[in-house]
Amino acid sequence: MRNITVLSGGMGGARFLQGLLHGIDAGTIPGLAPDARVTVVANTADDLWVHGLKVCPDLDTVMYTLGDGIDLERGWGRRDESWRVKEELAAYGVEPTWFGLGDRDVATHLVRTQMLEAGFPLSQVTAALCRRWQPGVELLPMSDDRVETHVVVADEDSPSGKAVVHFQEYWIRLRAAVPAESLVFVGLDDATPGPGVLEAITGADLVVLPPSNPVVSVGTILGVAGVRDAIRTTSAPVVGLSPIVGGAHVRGMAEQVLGAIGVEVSAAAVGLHYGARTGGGVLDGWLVDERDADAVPALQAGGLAARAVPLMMTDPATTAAMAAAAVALVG
Ligand code: FO1
Repeated sequence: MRNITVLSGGMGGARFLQGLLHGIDAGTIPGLAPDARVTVVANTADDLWVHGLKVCPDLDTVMYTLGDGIDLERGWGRRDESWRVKEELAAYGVEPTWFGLGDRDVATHLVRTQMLEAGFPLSQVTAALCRRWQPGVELLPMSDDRVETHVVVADEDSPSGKAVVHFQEYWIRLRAAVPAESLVFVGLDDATPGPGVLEAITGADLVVLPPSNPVVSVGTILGVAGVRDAIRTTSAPVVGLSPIVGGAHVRGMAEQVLGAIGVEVSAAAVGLHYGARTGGGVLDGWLVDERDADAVPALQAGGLAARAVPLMMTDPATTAAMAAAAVALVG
């Protein structure tokens, strides 16, 4: 296999990609050519306009992680960061004060915003930013069109008893501490796939759904017109890795948003939610963690190849072993 396409969100997807590239480089993933090329179709529905700047968290997290600029402890934003601009904006009383706008990160948003305002599509902006970061993958926004995930939450202060907040406000200011009653994917129905996205899927030798959020990351990518069909028809095997381990998400807010779409927080439920391609779904195989080995029979009954392996991405070599298990499952 030479052309691998990964549908990625932010932190989980980026960490998986780090391991995948490590394994390709080290030759520890049987079945992948030593010169295998990885294309990332990244979620853009987390994107946010803030202080007049366009912020693309999932694109930037992949770009910074693979370009070695990421702050490993936070999992997002730049290493050796400072927060002077954020402090000064707060001193002016300018909202949102809750958003973590780093000084080094501001430069990325300034370049992106200037290029967007000059008429360049997000895909070309991303390619330009990647010329500096050299992530070692082709990084494609799922769409050049604006898509934003908004979250409906209970709000006793409002007449309707509800409020709608941008996903970033839900995640950062509200700390995902209140239930997500429902999700609104603004613009998703009108969004067209970004340049190269469908081809990256139909022309792949392997398609991977990494342990990203199945609702607000992979789910939104699958919601872009044509993507599901491309996955259903590609000759490449499609394999996913569960972001739910032992009935809980490893990081992030999958538990909260799975509730919003009525999917149980379990490795089996998420795998069956994606569904087997033989049954109109998007997967051929689904890896679960060893703690969820009891889920394997139900997944197989659902038409999926399934196996329980260690799924904690503790370091690139361990993650590479996960990628090798994924290839072996469907290769
Ligand atoms: N996550 C936080 O928990 N707090 C923040 O203040 C924050 C700021 C931020 C700025 C730029 C960026 O690219 C990511 C940022 N994130 C922050 C992470 C972001 O919310 C998540 O990466 C995804 O959107 C959810 O997976």
